[in-house]
Amino acid sequence: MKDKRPEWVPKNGGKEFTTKVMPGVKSNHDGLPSEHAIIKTKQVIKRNELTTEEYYQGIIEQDRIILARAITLVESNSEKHIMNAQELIKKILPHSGNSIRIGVTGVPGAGKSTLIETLGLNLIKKGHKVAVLAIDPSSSLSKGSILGDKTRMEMLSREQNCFIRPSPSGGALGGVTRKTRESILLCEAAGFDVIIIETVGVGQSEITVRSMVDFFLVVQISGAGDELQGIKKGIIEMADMIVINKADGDNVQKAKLAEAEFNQVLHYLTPATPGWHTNALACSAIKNVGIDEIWSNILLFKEQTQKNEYFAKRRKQQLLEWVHYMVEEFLLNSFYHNPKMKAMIPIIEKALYSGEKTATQAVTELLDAYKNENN
Ligand SMILES: Nc1nc2c(ncn2[C@@H]2O[C@H](COP(=O)(O)OP(=O)(O)O)[C@@H](O)[C@H]2O)c(=O)[nH]1
Ligand SMILES: [Mg+2]
Repeated sequence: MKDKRPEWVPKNGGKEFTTKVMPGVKSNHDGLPSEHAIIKTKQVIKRNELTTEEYYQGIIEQDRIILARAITLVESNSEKHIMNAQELIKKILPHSGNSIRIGVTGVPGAGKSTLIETLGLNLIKKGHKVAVLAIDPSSSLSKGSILGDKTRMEMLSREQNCFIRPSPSGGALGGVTRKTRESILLCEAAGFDVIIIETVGVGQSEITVRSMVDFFLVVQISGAGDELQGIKKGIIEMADMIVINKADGDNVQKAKLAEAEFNQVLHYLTPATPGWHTNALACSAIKNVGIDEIWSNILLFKEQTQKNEYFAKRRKQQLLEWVHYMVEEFLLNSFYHNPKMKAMIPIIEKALYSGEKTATQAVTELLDAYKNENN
């Protein structure tokens, strides 16, 4: 076989052009770094990866850059990173928990981000450290984002005592939930005493956020009257407070009416938190009206629930529910992603439809097969 001649050799070029490209030697003409250079870069990146101890020290010293990197570690789906992250979480755990965790939900455009920014700025003035995390269920479903108002909270994000983190992306809500829960712990260990989780009122996201916070704030806006008709079912029952935002300009009267209407209904409902009366309040995030009152209410909530011990009890319950949730998720995954089960399910389905097997028989057979797989 004739040696393939490089492309720069003229078609009828003589022997003087004969060039043989030796196998195994990579040309650098494509501008890519040589293998040697790549190995060197990898070593540098490796050295830049922090040890658990370095992450831990950084967080305890309230270094926001290291906190951000630790959250990136927690958000990684790589098995090695998950292991390192768990080691870190375990280490910082004794330093976590010392905060009030506040969930904020409401339809897109209700003014959640604006409210969080105003509240956050007020709190920083009072000497608090505020972390804002977001859960955006839309970003894991589609590439788009309903929460994605990156230009908002500009003033808050400039504050030293503030930390803002957008929603972790990718994966099912379960994955996003784990990442956010663990990020809360990291923020607490880094000295943030007010943790705010913003979520949009879509799908399961409110229930998810409710399950990881102490206080749940629902942001409403007053529309054409009849506010209660427009509210998503079940959401009032989850709320520790309802605010009717945008109570400014021509809207003040309408907002006050909505406030009264909500308060009347709330009177008859079982509160989301035992021993606490959920109330409604009109406010204006833009004008900073009523925002301090929201905070006073949160403080009162904390005081009362700590007194009746529900505060700690709820956190313990949430932890336990979370463990059960993860076990369920693990088992479901392991069952439905098992190749043998995947092959067996269509066969069982057929037998079920034709009446050859009853539903109970189908389940017994599937579970027996699954148990054998795992023995
Ligand atoms: N008039 C008025 N507008 C507001 C208020 N709060 C938010 N907005 C506006 O409502 C729009 C949506 O606000 P944003 O905070 O992004 O809502 P989110 O989608 O719930 O986070 C923005 O144009 C805000 O400027 C308020 O208190 N009064
Ligand atoms: Mg927003």
